Amino acid sequence: MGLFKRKQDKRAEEITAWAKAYLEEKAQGRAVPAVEAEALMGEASEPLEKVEVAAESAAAASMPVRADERLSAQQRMPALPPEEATVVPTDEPPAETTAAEEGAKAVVEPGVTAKLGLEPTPAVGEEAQAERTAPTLFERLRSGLSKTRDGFIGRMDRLFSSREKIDGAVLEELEQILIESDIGVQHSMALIGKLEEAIKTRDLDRPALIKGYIRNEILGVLSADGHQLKRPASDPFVIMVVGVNGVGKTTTIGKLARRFTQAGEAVLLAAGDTFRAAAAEQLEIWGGRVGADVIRHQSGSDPSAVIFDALKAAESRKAGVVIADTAGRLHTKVNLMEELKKMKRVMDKVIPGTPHEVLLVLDATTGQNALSQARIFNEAVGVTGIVLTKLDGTAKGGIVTAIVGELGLPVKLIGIGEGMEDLRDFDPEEFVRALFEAS
Ligand SMILES: Nc1nc2c(ncn2[C@@H]2O[C@H](COP(=O)(O)OP(=O)(O)O)[C@@H](O)[C@H]2O)c(=O)[nH]1
Ligand SMILES: [Mg+2]
Repeated sequence: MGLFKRKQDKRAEEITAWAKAYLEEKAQGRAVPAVEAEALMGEASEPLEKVEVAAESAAAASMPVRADERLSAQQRMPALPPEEATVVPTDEPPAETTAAEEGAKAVVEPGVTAKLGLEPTPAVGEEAQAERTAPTLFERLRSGLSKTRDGFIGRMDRLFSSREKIDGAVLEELEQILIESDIGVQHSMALIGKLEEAIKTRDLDRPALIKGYIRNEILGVLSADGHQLKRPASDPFVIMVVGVNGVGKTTTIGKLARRFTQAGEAVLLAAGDTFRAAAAEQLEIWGGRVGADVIRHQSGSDPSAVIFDALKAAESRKAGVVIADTAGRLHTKVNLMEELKKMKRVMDKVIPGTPHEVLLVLDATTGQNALSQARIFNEAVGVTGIVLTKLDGTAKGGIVTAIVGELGLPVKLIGIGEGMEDLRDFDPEEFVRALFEAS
């Protein structure tokens, strides 16, 4: 059997397994998506009737199929291993609900949309205050990057101001500063190498000139093409958001959705993080805040079914934009990656060519760790762009350079705070200016 055929069969088996589970849920009267799964089942390895019979008999025997999916979110949420503990979000309420309460709460009709009229949140208050004091967008960016500026540019300035002449020792110290600012080891070394050459061949031995040289080099790296979101000619624009827990996926989705709703677009959010109990609620809160509908299923259900419903709903409602949230449990890495791949396949099946963007959210405060996350996700699901969050809380903002320069992935959006306005398009010129310019 040829490799292609084997691949096709394997895919058909996966779809069959998913379809079976789907029908079983339905047969048992659980809240399952009120959509037809035929489109996918057409590709199943067994004929649809057989799948249905299998599902019915499984249901009759009350066979707990995919027991892992049926556990309550609380039961399924083991403590994160220490290396992940630092990225656990602190804004989610502790999972105090019992399994029974969880079940009761979670029986929200599938496909149901949630628009919550909420009191203004701290983020909104913060925003209102920001408007009163009215800093320009550029000032906001500058102040968001202040820790990186102090740590990176500030150290560089101090080094240069204490030396008259650029010698080997200064370059060594400069290399250290570059590396510690997370612009990437390879990149720092290459930059120092080039700088040495430039010093030899050109009159570059004055500190002020060197700073300008580094600025231009960084700008050169960051100016790589493709840092804008690529929207297709026809709607809906489908964006899948991936990343480990706590990096800011849901927050980014909320902020991004707001941009579109403010421009008068109908936005659908798909609650694809069905793993954590509070994840869908958190997305609904954002949906309510920004005026976007949310498609969710009960906690623990198959995220591919959520995305299936969301895309069908987007088609029938003629939504302009769909943004899919996903789970980020890195401690079960293999399963997560398989789940994300499946979600992508389902999207492409329902609306060919989707998702148009797979945005990987990375937390700038994690520094070099962000690079290894990017490699893992990119290999598994093919990342089209990076959202770098929490630049406001770190001196490691230089990581942008490592991401673009070493991974070759475009940074498309940056997060510089928790407020709704704090998600910005990544503009290399503006970014470098905000980083290097003294106030
Ligand atoms: N300071 C700051 N906090 C952020 C930013 N983006 C997200 N956060 C916070 O990071 C925490 C985790 O975010 P969340 O969206 O729940 O992460 P998820 O688990 O990836 O969905 C929340 O407290 C957010 O408010 C940002 O750009 N700056
Ligand atoms: Mg989330």
